[in-house]
Amino acid sequence: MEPVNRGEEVLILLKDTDGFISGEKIASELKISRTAVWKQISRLRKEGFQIEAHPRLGYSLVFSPDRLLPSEIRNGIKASLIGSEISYYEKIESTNAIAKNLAMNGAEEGTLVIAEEQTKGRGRLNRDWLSPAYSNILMSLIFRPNLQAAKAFSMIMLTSVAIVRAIQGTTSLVAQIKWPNDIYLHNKKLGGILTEFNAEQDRVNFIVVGVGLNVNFDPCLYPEIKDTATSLKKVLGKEVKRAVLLRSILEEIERGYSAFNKGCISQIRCEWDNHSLVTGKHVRIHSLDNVEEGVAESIDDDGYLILRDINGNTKRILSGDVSLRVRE
Ligand code: BTX
Repeated sequence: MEPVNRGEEVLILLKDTDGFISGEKIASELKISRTAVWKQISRLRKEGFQIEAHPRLGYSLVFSPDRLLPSEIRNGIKASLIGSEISYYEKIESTNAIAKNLAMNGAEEGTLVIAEEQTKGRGRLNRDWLSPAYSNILMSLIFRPNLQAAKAFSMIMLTSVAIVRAIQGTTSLVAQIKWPNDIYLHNKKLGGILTEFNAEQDRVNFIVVGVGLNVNFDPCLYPEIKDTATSLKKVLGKEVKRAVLLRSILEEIERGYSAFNKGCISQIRCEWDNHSLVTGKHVRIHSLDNVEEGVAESIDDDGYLILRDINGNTKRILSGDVSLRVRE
């Protein structure tokens, strides 16, 4: 399925017009035929946009549903690198899969892939990521940092902090971070980050950071997560404008990434610690062939968890394929 563009161009003209704009004017501005304009208007209507048509005056936009269209995302955004290119999809398998593909084919750093719905949304260890259409944020970003592969997981730290800051700035809610890759609110999972990277000779070629964030959906839609998941709407009791939150997330990621590239990681790490759900807690960490237990002390600059075992020895735990349980 290809990204929306013509329909969006028509939409931008409708949005920029007070009252009616004629089909002829749209056709001439976009250098397309009147029939093509009419097709795009029908398509937009099918997508939930209410467009009034008048035989002499033309078209007028009456209502826009909540969509994460590139024009909505770019509207007033204060980020220049992150989201500089946007690929928008109504429905795709997984934004991470698309982003990896784009990155393999040379896509620029900062490219954002966004979807209203995923048919094969993935978490870690190939688990499912569930989300109904048009409700949440499902996105992936491409980074090309000059970084050793072993430090690639620091991008999770940076992204988690950016998400928590954006949520607080947009809704005043204070979310928490559960190492290695989860965002929590009131002890329930609000979002997750899936990082995948490609490296050559130990240098990162690209990193794809995928984010699933529950904004307006009701977790009760899915029996398998209804007791463990939450959404901003569920906590606030009202809908959150996804485009506003997404813009803020992109801006916060850009701020963090710029600090990261200047080597100023300690401020980000400090914010991570302030929001950490696990710091100071007794935890058990399961990997494929091992279980580690101890007190989570902190995270280091590369995104490793520092764990102190019962003998007082500290260990760095890589955030790869592990799952962490807090022991009460
Ligand atoms: P994770 O492996 O930590 O979380 C997956 C687990 O979380 C599932 O097994 C399920 O129990 C639970 N879960 C599934 N959906 C939700 C949800 N909406 N809210 C709360 N809990 C849920 C976390 O993986 C990383 C997820 C990244 C998802 C993004 S979406 C955009 C991008 N594209 C893609 O395919 N994945 C990423």
